[in-house]
Amino acid sequence: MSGPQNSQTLSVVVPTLNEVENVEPLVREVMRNAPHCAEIIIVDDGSTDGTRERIRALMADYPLRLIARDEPSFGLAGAVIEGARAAHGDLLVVMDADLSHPPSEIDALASPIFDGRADMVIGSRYVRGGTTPGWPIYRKVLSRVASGFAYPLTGVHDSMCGFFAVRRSVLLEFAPAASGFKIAFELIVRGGRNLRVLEVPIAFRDRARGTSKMSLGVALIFSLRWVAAAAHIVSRREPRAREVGARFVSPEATRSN
Ligand SMILES: Nc1nc2c(ncn2[C@@H]2O[C@H](COP(=O)(O)OP(=O)(O)OP(=O)(O)O)[C@@H](O)[C@H]2O)c(=O)[nH]1
Ligand SMILES: [Mg+2]
Repeated sequence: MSGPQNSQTLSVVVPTLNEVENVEPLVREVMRNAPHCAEIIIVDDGSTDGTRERIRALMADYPLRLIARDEPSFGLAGAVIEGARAAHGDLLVVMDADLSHPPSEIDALASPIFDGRADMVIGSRYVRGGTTPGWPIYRKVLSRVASGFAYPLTGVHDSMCGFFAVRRSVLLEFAPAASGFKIAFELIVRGGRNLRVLEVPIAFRDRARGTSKMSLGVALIFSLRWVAAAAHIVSRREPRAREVGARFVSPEATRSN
C-alpha cells in the first residue's frame, strides 16, 4: 500500500491510562511505519504517572495532539469516540498504547478503506496468519472463548481486538450507543449488514512495559454488553454471521495494492 489516495487523510487514535513508558516508543514507531499519518491523537483519562507531561514534551517533534479528559465518561470507548470527534482524518486507526498492536500493520489496515473495499478493518489474532506469541494457555483459552461468543453476533473472528481502522464518519454514526471496553464489537453490531468489515492477521504481542487495565470488572461489563447486543440483533432480525460474515484478507492481498 502506498498511503492515502484521493487526498484522504489518516489520524491515529490512542487511548491512554498510565502509559508513561510506552508513549514515546509508540509515537516513534507509528511515525516510522506510517509517515503519511496526519496526526496522532492521544486521549488520556486522568493518568497520574506523568503520561501527559511526556506527551506534551513529544509535541515538539511529532504531530501529536493530547485530549486530556479529567472527568472521563463511557470509559475506553468514550475516549476513542472523543478522539474521533476531534480528529481531522477521513480515516482512523485506533490502537492501544502498549505496543501490543504492531504499528507495521497500520497500512495493511488502512489500505482496504482507502481503496473503497471496506468500511472497517480489524487487526485480527484469529484469522490465518494471526498470532499471540508468548501467551500462556489460560489466556489463549479465555480470549478465544470471548471472541467465540462474539462471533455469532458479528461474523468477525476477533471483534475483541482494539486495533482497527474505520472511516471516521462510520465511527461517529454508530458509536453514540457504545460504551465500555470493546468498541470494535459495538460498532460492528450497531453497523449491521451495511458495514463492510474485513480482517487482516496481526501478531499481538504482550505489553512489555506498564500495567494492564483489563480486569474481572471489564469482563463483566463485556458480558452485559453481549446480552444487549444480542437483544439488539434479535429485535432487528438480522443474523449477521450467516448473511454477511466478515471476509478475511491475506497480508499479501493488502500489501500488493
Ligand atoms: N483513555 C483511556 N484509556 C484506557 C482506559 N483503560 C485502558 N486504557 C488504554 O487502553 C489500552 C488498552 O488497555 P490495556 O490495559 O492494554 O488492556 P488489554 O490490552 O485488554 O490488556 P493487556 O493485554 O493485559 O494489556 C491501553 O492503551 C490503555 O492505556 C480508560 O479508561 N481510558
Ligand atoms: Mg494491552
